[in-house]
Amino acid sequence: MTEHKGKKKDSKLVVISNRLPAALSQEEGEWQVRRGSGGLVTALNPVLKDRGGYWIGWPGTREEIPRKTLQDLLAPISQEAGYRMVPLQLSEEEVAGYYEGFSNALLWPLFHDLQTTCVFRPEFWKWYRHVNGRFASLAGIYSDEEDYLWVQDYQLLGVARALKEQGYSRRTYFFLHIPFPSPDIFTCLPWRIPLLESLMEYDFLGFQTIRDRRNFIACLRTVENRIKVTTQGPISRIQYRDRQVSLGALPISIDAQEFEESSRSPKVEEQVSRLREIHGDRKIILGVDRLDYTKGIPHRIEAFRDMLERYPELREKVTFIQVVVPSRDNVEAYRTLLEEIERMVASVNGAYTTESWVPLLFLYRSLPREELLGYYRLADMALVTPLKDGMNLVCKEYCACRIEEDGVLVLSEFAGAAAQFHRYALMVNPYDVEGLADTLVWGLSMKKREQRKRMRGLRRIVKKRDIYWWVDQYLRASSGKELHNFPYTDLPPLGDMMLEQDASSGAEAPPEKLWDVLEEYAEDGKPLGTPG
Ligand code: ADQ
Repeated sequence: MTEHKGKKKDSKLVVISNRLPAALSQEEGEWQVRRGSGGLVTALNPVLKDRGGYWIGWPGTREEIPRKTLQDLLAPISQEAGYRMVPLQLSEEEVAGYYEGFSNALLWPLFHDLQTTCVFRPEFWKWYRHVNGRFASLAGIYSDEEDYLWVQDYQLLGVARALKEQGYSRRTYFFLHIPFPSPDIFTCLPWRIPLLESLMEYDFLGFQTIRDRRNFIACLRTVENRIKVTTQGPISRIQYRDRQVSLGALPISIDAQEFEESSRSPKVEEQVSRLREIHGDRKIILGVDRLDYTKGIPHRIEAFRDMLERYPELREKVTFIQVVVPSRDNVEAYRTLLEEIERMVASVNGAYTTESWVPLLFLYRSLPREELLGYYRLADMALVTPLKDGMNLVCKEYCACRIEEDGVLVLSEFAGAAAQFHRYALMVNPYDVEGLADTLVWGLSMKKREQRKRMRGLRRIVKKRDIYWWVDQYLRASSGKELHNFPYTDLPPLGDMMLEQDASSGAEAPPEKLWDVLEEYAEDGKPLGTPG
């Protein structure tokens, strides 16, 4: 494998994530590009801005886009971001096997403690390894030995190992944005040993919480009981066979100051006045989520219904606005969830709507930023009740935008953020419908003084532990560096380097045709991504 020739002395950041922070889509035959959304992008975009380096990821399309078109589409958005986006195109089968299959129909539910909905198909595992290998070869081409390769999240657990198998010597650092399950759940995975071994090929593993790190170590002990662990503050070191790997528990965050400043902007003020005019003096409860069955949206709607039923005096006085951004709409479980939410919204509204009041507004779209911030400023209460969540950034965004220091955060005990916020938020078990309904009533009647006391506490944490704190902690713990140690690096134009994608053939060969293998399953008539 030949490595890229234009070596630089300074080490640069090379981020590798499943998706690029830009999404491509075709509208009326024309390719369009827009900023990506979701927690990972919200968190990492501000720290990488203007830092140079590369961000390698899939642009989200299944069709092969001519390289020149891709290059023209990504050039302006890379320019604006201040780093170069390197697209890895995936075929229809790769998307089905690696992304929809192993990542989203198996790892995602498993790591969120939902093992009964997992699809354990052996061919998914083969495609996962193959695509991880493709990411690794691109990462090898776009980096030098002194670079900092920062691999993100559960879709890419095997990149460090694949790099080594392809003969690249690189320092690799990993961050898991989702929870790590306990051994009881993790050991269901038929590929638990190779996955743990792959993770131990990284130089540093970052987790959101101490619990996730503890779970990981407990899982590792199930395959190798001779590991030696020493822990100091948020960092543990593990001696595992002939390797020493460091593990951090570092809660990810947002650019709190930027959220706060933007929420004061005239455009957001305009939004707030417009929304206040529409909703009058009714109390507003707000939910903002990516469409996902881990976010607890149906449970939350059920609790709202229960509140309206048991506390009739609140009818016409409270409106629940649930905003959901479309996500993974090719996976069957997500389409089913959307239908369930729509049915529940219709049922609540059918039962309680009056001539002048609709109790539940359901907005199914990605909101422009000013509008989103307008809702955060409007809402008297944010309802963040995932069944399980790595961290959850929505609750941090809500607090950062509460510039008047009031408002109530209702937070699930099962969000990673609970470890930081439990003293000031109203903590709930999202499965406890009546308990949640009672907490809504408590929060809605909370005096301003109490609200302020709590919101000040929350805002203090969000501002102190923001994304810049997180990135510096992460870099320091993993490599002894800080963000300023990665000065802007001028890189060769992407155009020349994109041609080198042809060299990304070091990856393991693709397995047998996914569609042929899946024919065996055709008899049950279930689409891909349906629990087998
Ligand atoms: P996600 O599961 O995507 O992230 P989360 O952390 O809540 O979850 O981030 C969602 C992001 O999407 C937020 O920045 C939010 O503002 C945005 N968003 C949601 N709905 C929107 C809408 N309708 N319009 C516009 N924007 C919307 C994963 C893990 C999390 C972890 C993050 C970061 O699942 O647990 O916090 O990564 O590590």
